[in-house]
Amino acid sequence: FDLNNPKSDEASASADPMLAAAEAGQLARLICAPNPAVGCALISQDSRRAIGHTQQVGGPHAEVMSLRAAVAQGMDIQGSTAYVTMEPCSHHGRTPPCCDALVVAGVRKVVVATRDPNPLVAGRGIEKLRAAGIEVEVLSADHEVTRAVRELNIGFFSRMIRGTPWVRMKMAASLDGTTALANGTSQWITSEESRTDGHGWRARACAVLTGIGTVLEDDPMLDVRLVPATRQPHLVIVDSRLETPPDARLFQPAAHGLPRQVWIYCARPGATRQAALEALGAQIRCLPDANGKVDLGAMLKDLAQREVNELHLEAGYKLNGSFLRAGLVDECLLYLAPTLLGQGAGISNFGPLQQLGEGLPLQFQSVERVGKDLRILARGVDR
Ligand code: AOF
Ligand code: ZN
Repeated sequence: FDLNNPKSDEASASADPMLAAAEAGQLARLICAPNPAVGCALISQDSRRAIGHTQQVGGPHAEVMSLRAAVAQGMDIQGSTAYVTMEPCSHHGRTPPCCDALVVAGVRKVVVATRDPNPLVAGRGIEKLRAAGIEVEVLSADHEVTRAVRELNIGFFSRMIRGTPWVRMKMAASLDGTTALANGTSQWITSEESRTDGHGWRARACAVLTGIGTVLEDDPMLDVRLVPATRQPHLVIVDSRLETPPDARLFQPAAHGLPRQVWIYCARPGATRQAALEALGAQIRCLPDANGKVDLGAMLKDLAQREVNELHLEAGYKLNGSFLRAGLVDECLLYLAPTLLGQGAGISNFGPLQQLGEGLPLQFQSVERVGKDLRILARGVDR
């Protein structure tokens, strides 16, 4: 049971209704940002079942989708039980409260896997249901589905609880950790399969972030191209001196004909260049630190304000090093090619350190083979 690797586009037929809800929820993960990916399975008294998951932002939530599915198939909802992977919302956001919809529909019992960390909800959904006479059961924090739902929505939990996005740093390196040769050559160390896999991770992020160095050297698009997509992550550029060229490829339309925004963070506004970039649709914010660089911590808070849950960091070794030294990386997504490149630049640019204790302690979340490469997901032990 692996929520991050959906098996099909159809809600699968797990007999356990909470597992069925969780499987439906995972199907939402590429479409629903910045909302959490939630699934709901409604079981009627005569054991019929209607399943739904969160739609695109502004669209219906999981509960409403399963209520609609129940109506469409002529199911008797009175006295039914709803299995929901997250506490039903109690507030009027872009859509009306799911609690109200469940109450009006005559649901008798609601089983919830996780509480909603959104401060606008945070237990009020459960209270509201109970106040309406509905029995509510909350699964324990170490339940398999509860853990999987938190993992699936790791960015949403991060933004709601910490006020910053979940920062995932993607790197492609040789087995000895080199990402660029001493002469600067850096592209295509890993295989086609790894690049495609990397696009899958881009696709689930709310925003992709890179630095001006990568923009000037590689002129990248940083969009989701190699896998299907229904939305593009926004593009964030850390560009202290506002040097992004107005003719950079990243301003061209993203793949799949999907819109995205370009957000540039600088440390000193340069009037002329700023107007040219804004004319291309870029949104520019100036957040300097004491050294005249972009204040990365302040930028992360600002990105959370912009509803970024998962931030996919795909930058060069310099910006990666700055993020790592500032303690702002939550996990590393590392593709390692079976080749040795020797000394150059790369993962080691985090240092130099004086003592082992200064290192960043990680734990392996997963280790997989992707094509001829290795994919390692390593998470900060305190995350
Ligand atoms: C649910 N079921 O499937 C999801 C929920 O602006 P809105 O109306 O779309 O509300 C967004 C908030 O609703 C989001 O921040 C989170 O607290 C909750 N998400 N709630 O009942 C769902 N996705
Ligand atoms: Zn809702």
